[in-house]
Formats: sequence, structure tokens, C-alpha cells
Amino acid sequence: MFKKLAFLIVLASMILTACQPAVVATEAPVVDAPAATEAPVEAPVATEAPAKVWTYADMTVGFLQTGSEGGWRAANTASFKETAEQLGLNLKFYDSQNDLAKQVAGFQQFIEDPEVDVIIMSPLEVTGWEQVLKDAAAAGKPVILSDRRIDGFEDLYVTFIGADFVEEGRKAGTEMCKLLEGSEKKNVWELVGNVGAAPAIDRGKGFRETAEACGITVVNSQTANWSVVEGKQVTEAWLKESKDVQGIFGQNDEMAFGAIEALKEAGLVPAVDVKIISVDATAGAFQAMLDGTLNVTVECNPLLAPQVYEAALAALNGETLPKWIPSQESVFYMVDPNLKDIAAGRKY
Ligand code: GZL
Repeated sequence: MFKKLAFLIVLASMILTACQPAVVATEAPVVDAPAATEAPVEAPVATEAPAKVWTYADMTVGFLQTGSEGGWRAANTASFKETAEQLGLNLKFYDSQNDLAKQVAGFQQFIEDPEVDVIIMSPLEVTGWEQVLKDAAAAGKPVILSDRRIDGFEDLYVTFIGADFVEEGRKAGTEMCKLLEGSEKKNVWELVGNVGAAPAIDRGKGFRETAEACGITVVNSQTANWSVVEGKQVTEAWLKESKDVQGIFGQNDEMAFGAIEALKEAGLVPAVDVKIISVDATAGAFQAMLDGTLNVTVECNPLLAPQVYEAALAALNGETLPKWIPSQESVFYMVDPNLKDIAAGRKY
């Protein structure tokens, strides 16, 4: 009797055990279930496709250039075209012809162009960019500022690669102070770039910081739009009013060249009767210093393309960059005994 009962009990327990689900390694163990003797095997997780790693060969750049207003810009454009070829990237070049409306339209065109992966811009003016920057972000196209900064909207562009224009102005003011040291009068005229442009605003600011500290008075200041012709016209008009000027600050080389022509035609000796300082340090400025008509030029490096393209590729690969990567620059002097050799070694 007892044997039959024991058999039935064993049989029942065997049947009950067989119905219990086994602790399946792939299921999360029930909290109060006995710990599995082996580490549970992780369920395979669906893996995402690896993010694309961009190379220059993949990259199509939409580059919005200001125009072709002088030697600095020619060197800057050459830098972008030559470096694109060297790196094997596809460059779509847009000449804004120094017209802000055209540059904004070109920006919109690159946003809508499915071939363009990243947009690079040398902005003609510091304002007017909010909508296109927002549209570019919505289109997933990184924006890099080259050469010139804009006001605000740092969250809408990756980085600005270009000079410290305020520092360039400070350097020019410091050099004008040296040139006018001991002068009884320190009247200076300033030829300004296009109104609203970062270099025009910032160079003027920096110049006044250091020039006014040594007693210089900026008697006249007017735009001559970066050009030789307008630099000459503005200086001629000023000379008709007065020849009581001891120094001229051209915010770029071309405007200084125009002033030099006007001074000569008015019977004044440039760099002697009137000290002349410019910014850019183009080949033309070195020639003017070698001719003895320009006292000083403050360098502004136009050969930015390698750094800018590197930043564009980094942006496409999701890297975070500083909001400003300043370019390194120097100052050059007419009185430098090595000036001829320095000029011979320059790329622009
Ligand atoms: C400076 C650049 C300026 C040059 C001018 O980075 O934007 O524009 O100084 C040029 O010669 O027109």
C-alpha cells in the first residue's frame, strides 16, 4: 500500500517538474527564482549601422566668396581652389560680387543643392544671416565661417577661422604712434573697408585703442570699399580741404595705394611727409615698401583653405571645434634691411 502511494507521489512530482518552465538563459530570471548556476547569455542587441566616416574625396563644399576686390581676395580664392584640388574634394565656388543680397541667395542655393555637404562662407557683412543659418541647420548642413566673423548665432555655425581684426587695428595704431613720435601734430586719416564688414568695424576699433593713447586724432574716416580707385578719390577730396595730415591708415593695402597716388599728385611725399600704414601685407604692399612709399603693412593671412577644409571635414565627422580658430600674423616694415628677401619668399 505504502509502496503504491510512494510511487504515485514520485510520479506526480515528476509530472509537475516537467511542466515548470526551465530557467531559460535568455529570459531575465524571475526575482525570486533560484540564481542560475551559469551567467545568463545577453540577448543579441540589434546593432546600428556604423556612422559614415567622411573623407575629403566624399566631400562637396559650397564656398561663398565675397568677390574679387583686391590682392588679398585673389590669394584667398587661389588658396581655396588649389587646396581643393590637392585634397581631392569637390568645390562649388560662388562669387558674391561683393553684393550681400547675392551672397545670401548663393547661401540658399547651396542649402537646396543636394550635392553640397558643407557650406563655407566669407561673410560680406556681420549681420543678415539668421534665416539662412537656421535653414542650413534644418537641412543638416554644417556651416564654417572663413576670413570674417558675424555677429552672434554661434550655435548655428561650427567655427570661425580668421584673423583677430581688432588686434590688427591695434598693431597699426601702435606702429603709427611710433612713426609720429615727437611730431608736433598727430592728425591721421582713415580709409575704411566696406560698411558692415567685420574687418572694417574691428580694425577701426583696434586702431583707435592704441593710436588715441599716444595722442593721435583720427580727423577723417570714410569708406573707400577696399579699392585703389576709391582710396584715391576719398584722399583727393580730403586734400582739397586740408593738407594738415601727418598719417594715413588704410584698412587694406589697396586703399593705401590709392592714397599714395593722391598724395604724390598733391605734391606730398608719401611715407615721408605723410606716414602710411596698411593691412594685408600683399605683394603690392611689399613693392610699395621697397619703393619707399609705404611705411608699414600689418599681415592678414589669406591662405586659410587648408585649416578651413580640415574644420569642414571634422564637422562632417561630428567633431566639436572651438568657435574661433585665429590665424597667426606678423608686421612688416619699409626700414627692414631684409625686406627684399622677405618679399621674395612670400606666396602672395
Ligand atoms: C581680411 C579680408 C579683407 C582684406 C581686404 O580678412 O576680409 O577683405 O583685408 C579684403 O583686402 O577686401
